[in-house]
Amino acid sequence: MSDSPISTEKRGDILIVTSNNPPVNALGAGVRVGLDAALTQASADDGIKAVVLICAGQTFFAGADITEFGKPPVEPILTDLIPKIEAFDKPVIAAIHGTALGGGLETALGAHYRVAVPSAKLGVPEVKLGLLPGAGGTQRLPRVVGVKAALEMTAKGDPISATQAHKWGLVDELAEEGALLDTALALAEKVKAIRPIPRVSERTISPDDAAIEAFRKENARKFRGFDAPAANIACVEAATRLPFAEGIDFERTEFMKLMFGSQSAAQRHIFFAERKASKIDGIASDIALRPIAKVGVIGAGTMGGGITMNFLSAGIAVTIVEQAEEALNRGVGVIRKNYEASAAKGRLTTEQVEKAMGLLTPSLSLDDLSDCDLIIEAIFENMDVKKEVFGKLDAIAKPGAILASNTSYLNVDEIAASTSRPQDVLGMHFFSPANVMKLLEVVRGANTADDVLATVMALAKKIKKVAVVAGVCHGFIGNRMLMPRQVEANKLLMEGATPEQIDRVHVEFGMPMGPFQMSDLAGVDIGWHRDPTRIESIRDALCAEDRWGQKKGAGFYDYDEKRNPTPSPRVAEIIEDFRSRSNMPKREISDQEIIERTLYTMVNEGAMILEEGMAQRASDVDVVWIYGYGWPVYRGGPMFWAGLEGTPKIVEGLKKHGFTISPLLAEKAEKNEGF
Ligand code: T1G
Repeated sequence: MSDSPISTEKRGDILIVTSNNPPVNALGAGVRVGLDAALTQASADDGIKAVVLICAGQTFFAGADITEFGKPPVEPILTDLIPKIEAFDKPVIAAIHGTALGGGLETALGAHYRVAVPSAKLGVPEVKLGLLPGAGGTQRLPRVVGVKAALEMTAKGDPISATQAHKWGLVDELAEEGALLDTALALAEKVKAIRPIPRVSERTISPDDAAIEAFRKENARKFRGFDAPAANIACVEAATRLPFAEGIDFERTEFMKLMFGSQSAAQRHIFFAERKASKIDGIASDIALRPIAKVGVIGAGTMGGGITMNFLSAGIAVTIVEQAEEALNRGVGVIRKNYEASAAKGRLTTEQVEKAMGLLTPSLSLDDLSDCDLIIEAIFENMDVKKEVFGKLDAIAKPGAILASNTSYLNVDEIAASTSRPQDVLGMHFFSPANVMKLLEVVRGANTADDVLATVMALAKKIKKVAVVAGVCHGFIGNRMLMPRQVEANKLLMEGATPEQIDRVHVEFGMPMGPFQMSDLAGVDIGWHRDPTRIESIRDALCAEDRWGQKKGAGFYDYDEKRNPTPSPRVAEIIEDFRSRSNMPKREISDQEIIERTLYTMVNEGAMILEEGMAQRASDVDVVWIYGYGWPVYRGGPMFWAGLEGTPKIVEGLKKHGFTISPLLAEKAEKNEGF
């Protein structure tokens, strides 16, 4: 067992079984074989009275090895190994630090006792991979924490703290940080002779149909479109109705259905895509990064304030600059209000609010940014103004400072050219609200230095963003793909579709909202020429009538005081009027045509972005749409979905409407391949 990730050490009559399978002790084949051998060793040695299962490195078992899914299984599989641990005739104590997740928690539930340090997290996040805990978790967990808690943990997948787990009896003892092994050994000493050995599967469980029904109802909207949550709930329900062994069979059946379904394939794709996005092709992963201890933000508006909160929340000092006192005070006030709102919801303590606010320095002078390591400009979208600001920054900022623009579509190279240090300039495109949205498009300029790019990509992790490298082109990745969708959506209105129909197709597809609901939320007047007498589009006509969207109570929809949308007879009139004035014949538009012209065009644009090298890989495009635009994760993002939908079908659909096909997409269709 020399190169096995599993090692054993006999301490008195206790066998310590240690897993060392970096980075997260995934329960891959080597680990399972090693654990099985350790059990055999413990069984064969009468001198061993108990076993302690512990992991080296950052964490306890973080689940089954997801990279093994879909490959031929190597014995023993988890569903054989865990019952073997549970049936073992000597007590097995699981010692948990870091995270006990998925198959890791199921392994701990197969053990007879569980010890954890308070900083540990325990959970079954399989539902986030479109799966369920398929190694007995849905049958053992409710027997320990009860039906309600098991529903929360399985169907939502969020981990709980070890302290909470202790309260719920999932953890028998909490160990001091750093004293995990000693505590586990002491417990082993205490229980080694206790018989019968407590086995979770032998516990009884009290049915709670009312709780299951209530949970289904409460979360119906949240789980809309997903297959896995319902399967998790059904398994917990089965645990309350079936004997353990039958419950396990039911769980297995449900698990296999999900495992071979497209949703889990999509969600597993995004699991790895999110992690791959942080890797920059052509730059060594150990490149020296520039230290970022102090950040400057120019502009205290909605974006500037949200961007600032990301750094304050990560413990990084920020100097925020505005031109006018009133705007500065308003911006700082909004930041404090947002933090206090989080504290009111119990997400932050008052100390944490004051600590974050304590790191903020308001200023009315760009000169106060002279000692910043990174300066992010978040002022309104005007190239001349941005070039003027960057020109000033060039004189103020210290050598080696990184200069970033939060522009959402302007040419970063042109902005960089207004300085003498274009190698220190790049784009950091945050999404609104910037303190909430996880996506960050990091725009690599033609001259951006490798260490500048690598520094910002690493910093993104610190501020809990999912960062994706984008090239300099109009709208970068996300907005560039959004444009053909919006253009086609507006054309379809003229040809006979309604805002409600187009939005319904997108919502049924799984988007949080359709193009027109999104336009009303963002503001129909964004980018409007502000001349109410100039009516050249439906959007102009709406804006001229003050229908600027939700903020005005009217846009493509009418809104009640709770901002619930209803189809607008006035908008139907405006569209009808526009159609007749442009002699556009009205015709029946099918839902499929809407998909072809608003979603297939996005895939086509995504392929062009890849061809031009404006994105490193197709999975990055998927990550942008999942984390920036609410694309349903169970469809894996536009490029992954193209594989599910079928690239030949997409090309055929695009050709039908006369679109120019990206050569890369045509090639994929030729080979009937995905991206
Ligand atoms: N399998 C394989 N690789 C994994 C992995 C796993 N379970 N978890 C992480 N990795 C890789 C990851 O791709 C990355 O690789 C590296 O480890 C570090 O991860 C039967 C079916 C544990 C909280 O869903 O949530 O058990 O990019 O960057 O931020 O019921 O990883 O370096 O090449 O995320 O410190 C259930 C998944 C599996 C947990 C650590 N378990 N992992 O976060 O590091 S399904 C999960 C995480 C299951 C059973 C079922 C996180 C983490 P690379 P990282 P991190």
